[in-house]
Amino acid sequence: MTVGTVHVLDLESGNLQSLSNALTKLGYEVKWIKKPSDGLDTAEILLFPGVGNFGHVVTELRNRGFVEPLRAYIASGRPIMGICVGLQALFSGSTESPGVKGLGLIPADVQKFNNSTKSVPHIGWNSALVTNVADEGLYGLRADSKYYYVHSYRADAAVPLREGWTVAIGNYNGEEFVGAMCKDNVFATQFHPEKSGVAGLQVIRAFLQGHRISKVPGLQTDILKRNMGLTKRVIACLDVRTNDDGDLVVTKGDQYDVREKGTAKDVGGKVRNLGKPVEVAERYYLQGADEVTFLNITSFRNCPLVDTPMLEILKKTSETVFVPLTIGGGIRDVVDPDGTKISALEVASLYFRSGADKVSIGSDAVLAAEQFYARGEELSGDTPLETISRAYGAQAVVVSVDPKRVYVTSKDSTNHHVIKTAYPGPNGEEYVWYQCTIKGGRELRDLDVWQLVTAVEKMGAGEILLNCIDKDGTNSGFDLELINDVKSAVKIPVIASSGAGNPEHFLDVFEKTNTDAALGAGMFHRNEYKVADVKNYLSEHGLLVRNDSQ
Ligand code: 1PR
Repeated sequence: MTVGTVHVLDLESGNLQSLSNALTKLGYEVKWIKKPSDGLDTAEILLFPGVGNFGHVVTELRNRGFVEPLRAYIASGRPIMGICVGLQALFSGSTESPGVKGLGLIPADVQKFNNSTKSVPHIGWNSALVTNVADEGLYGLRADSKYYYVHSYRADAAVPLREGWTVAIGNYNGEEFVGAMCKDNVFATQFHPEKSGVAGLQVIRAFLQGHRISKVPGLQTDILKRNMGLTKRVIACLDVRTNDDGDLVVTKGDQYDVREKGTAKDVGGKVRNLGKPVEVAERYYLQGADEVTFLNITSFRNCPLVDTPMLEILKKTSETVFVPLTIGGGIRDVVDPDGTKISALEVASLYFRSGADKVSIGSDAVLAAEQFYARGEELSGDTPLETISRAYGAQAVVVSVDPKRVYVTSKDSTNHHVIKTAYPGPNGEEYVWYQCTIKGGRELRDLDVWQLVTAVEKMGAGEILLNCIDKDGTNSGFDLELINDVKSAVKIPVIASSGAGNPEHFLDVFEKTNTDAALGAGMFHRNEYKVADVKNYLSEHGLLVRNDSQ
């Protein structure tokens, strides 16, 4: 039984599946509007989601003849809610797409975040605090809740405030931005409520039920101030593959070897089985994971793309897990067994349509970076990374890096980017460089991690998932030297991965590096710690984390 119908603008930008899942979860039936004649004139309540590039979304709006009908819809007083670029489109324009006109409800341009002191895109959980209306909430927004943002461009609060909007602001390392805003029948959020856990679903529900003003508990100003800002993200990662019985399982390697050690007849040499992917993902969501990443660690080379089991896993997971989902493994141009060629962009699109918010590219990014250097550091424009980033936005493309340590005796003994290590090699070598690998560490390449990450940042990657094969599964803590080195190489966010064995390791990586997020796998799969244990520990030590009960 549905509680009502919601019309949603479908400009085919980004992940509409997540929004549809959130609305279904709340009991609503979704009707898609691809063109004005799909029912815009009779719609009673409208959502306008937009992801990716401002120019792309607004041009699509214009090309499909939506501009005047949308203005008429707004003028009629019927409720509309913009999401992400759906908020930005209400402004006159954006420095992201000079010359492309927005709807112009607010006479100002959206501007890029300053990346000289922080990572851009701004990815993660941040506040949306109503500042200009005392003691009033706005469509279920809570001052002590966190919401999921992913954007490089921000709207400044000054002009909307002057124009009479109620504005909820966020703060990213001192730079304020509009997190949500409302005037009359128009409400918009820069964050993704459909990806903001319980707190986000509450906002969508309040909007759909028309509960604009809600009294919020009187929170002390010092608590609110402490709560402002981007949280440290804790990500759970699920390596997925088919086991020897043909079932798709969550597995976990030691330095990428996922087969059980020993000779015991029942398990020796078999793929380690740590549970069913959808169930494990749900468990981590309920434990408070800020994101869930699935890595398909064996490619689907012999499987027609549409039958790829990972698609089903994503579809099922995104029905109940309302935080961002990343999918990696096999994002490249593929050839189906019947000879049909499928571009990486089509592969990624299929994943986005199945509920993924980001795709993660491993091997193909290394090969693309090698070609980038072979061309004298020139972009080709047609690599999978570039085409996906152009179509879906940089924030939707993660590059997963699988490096191995190579020890050397001196700085000059290799052409690669070398760092002095506090953990000398087996023969006392004091220097190390990080060698890129492909195919899950099986093949070494003549490329170092510094070269890879700087190249993929230029190609349009939005985030780096930084593994380290030497550390993977060792429970000995993250490779802080590698993480610091990569953080100094790029402006895009970095997710530290490999080696987490306990909550202290997470505190360590957040205190001793500037990493934007940290990922754990084995320690969660083996039930040694829950995601909540890590977040509580970080919170007890004064770090800002998201608490999904709020
Ligand atoms: O090359 O684009 O097809 O992508 C393949 C993807 O699969 C890459 O992201 C690659 O990292 C991953 N992968 C391939 N083989 C393995 C393997 O383990 N045999 N897993 C593998 C990588 C590494 C981590 C792991 C952390 C944390 N998994 O993500 O989750 O190291 O583990 P820990 O906390 O237990 O130490 P393509």
